[in-house]
Amino acid sequence: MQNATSAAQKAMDLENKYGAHNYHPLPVVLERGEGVFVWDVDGKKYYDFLSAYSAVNQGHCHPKIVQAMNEQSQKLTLTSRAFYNDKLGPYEAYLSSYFKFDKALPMNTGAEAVETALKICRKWAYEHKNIPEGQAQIIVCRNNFHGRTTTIISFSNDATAQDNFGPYTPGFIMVDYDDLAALENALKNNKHVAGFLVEPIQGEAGVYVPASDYLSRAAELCHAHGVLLIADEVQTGIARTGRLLATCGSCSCAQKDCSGTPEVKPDILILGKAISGGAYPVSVVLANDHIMNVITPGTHGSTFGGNPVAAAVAMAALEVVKNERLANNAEELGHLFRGLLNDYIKTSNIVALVRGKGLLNAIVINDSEDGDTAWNICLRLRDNGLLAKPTHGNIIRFAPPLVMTKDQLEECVGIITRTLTEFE
Ligand code: IF1
Repeated sequence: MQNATSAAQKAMDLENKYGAHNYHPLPVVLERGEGVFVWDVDGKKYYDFLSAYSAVNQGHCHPKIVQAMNEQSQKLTLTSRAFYNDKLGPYEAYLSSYFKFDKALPMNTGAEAVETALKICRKWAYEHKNIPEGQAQIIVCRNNFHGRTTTIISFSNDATAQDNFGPYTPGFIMVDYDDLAALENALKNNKHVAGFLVEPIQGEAGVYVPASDYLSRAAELCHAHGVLLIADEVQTGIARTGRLLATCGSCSCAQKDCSGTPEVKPDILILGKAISGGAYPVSVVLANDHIMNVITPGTHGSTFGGNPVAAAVAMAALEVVKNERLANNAEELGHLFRGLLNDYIKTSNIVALVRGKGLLNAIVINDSEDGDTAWNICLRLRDNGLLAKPTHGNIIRFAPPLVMTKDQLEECVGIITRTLTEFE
């Protein structure tokens, strides 16, 4: 950081010397957050346009979530699942009615929940579709991002994520994203397909929004072939895209403008990140009984999954989403954001396009993937009081907390366009 103070520099030096180098962070050292803002160690205030990759949808340190965490953490934090605890049952019942599935399986991180979904899907296929042992296959999409475990990176096509971590887990078929013909082709004449794992919007790929009928038609194809549709809504879930879920069929958002008609109801729904408002690592897999009942004692678990703090925090965080109408706010502010940026782009040489849904958006910079313009823009945005991070070299993701106001969003677009102007 050019003007790093000694406090900031010291913190960065320590991470660099004593931490594994698995990230390349933007040089800014944060120590406090509240709502849409974070502050660095020197007291400089920023708008947070990453929201910890859409985990902090409810805003930093939301008082109701913090209160739930404080109260529960003074009472009981962990029992393991060897015993019952008084928060897990109410939490699972809450999830079931909130997302309209029979059952929930609580885990901690997104990657664990994806692994859990893959296990459930394959076990279901062996026990209900009579696929020969060890033969069940799962279709995934090119440019997917589902986490960092060995099985998950086995079906990544990102060399950085995958190379030198083999041997890889077999049993995955890759098709192009947003390509129904490719999906149909993979399903046709293959009796060993158990599931189709898909992100409703590809986040890591650069906020790639598929055709509006892609998911519903993919669901029909899966249904017709007796294959489970597994939606990874770790990033798109919990109001981020202007609906409670991007696959709105499994929501009960009671939004004013939501028709309530199920668009898509996945067979298995994976949630993480914002289910806790970023306060605690919480993830969950949801499914109906005929699928979830393949899980029996000893077949799956986690020491921390479903602990009472996670349960209390997640219920508080999901209440905030409803009470503060965050899905509606994301929808409205998203239209405003893309509208204002599209106005800017008309006369811009540096920005090629803006895309996204709700408050999950990205701009594509006119530069090659190995260029440094997007990184330099993010450094300048930081100097101008707004934090965002490039992805794939030339794309900048914009995902502020959903508790933002219209005035704040307009101020932020002002910061963004003024900063971009410096690069024209
Ligand atoms: C990192 C991106 C976001 C996810 C989906 C599962 C997971 C993620 C759809 C795993 C995680 C993260 C992790 C983060 C970068 C990040 C990300 F840039 F890769 F695309 F969010 F924008 N499914 N996404 O997006 O969840 O195990 O991390 O809890 O640093 O790897 P996790």
